[in-house]
Amino acid sequence: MEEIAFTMQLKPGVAAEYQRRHDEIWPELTALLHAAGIRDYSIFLDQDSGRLFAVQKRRPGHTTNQLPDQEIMQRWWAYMADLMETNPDNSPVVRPLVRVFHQP
Ligand code: RM4
Repeated sequence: MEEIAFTMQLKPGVAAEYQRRHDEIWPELTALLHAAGIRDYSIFLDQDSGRLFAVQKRRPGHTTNQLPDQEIMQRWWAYMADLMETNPDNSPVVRPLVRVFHQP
């Protein structure tokens, strides 16, 4: 499986609310992400900068490129937009990361 990582950015002072919302993530969203082929998806927070570090694995033939067109994804992004740096469509600004080391 392909493993990818990327960053996102929280607005100041909202880390607790971001955590709360993810602790209560919508089952329909987790189902959508799983159906798109995402596995082992974690998001970590740099508490000093508010930078979010996401890492996930993607199954061969994944359909993650179709997620922005899914109503549940759009609804989740609108719900989270008050906490994050976003694009005009409410999707989070994502900065892809390059793997520089891996030890299996
Ligand atoms: C994040 C962000 C991502 C989403 C995860 C579940 O805050 O919205 O796009 O994949 O939540």
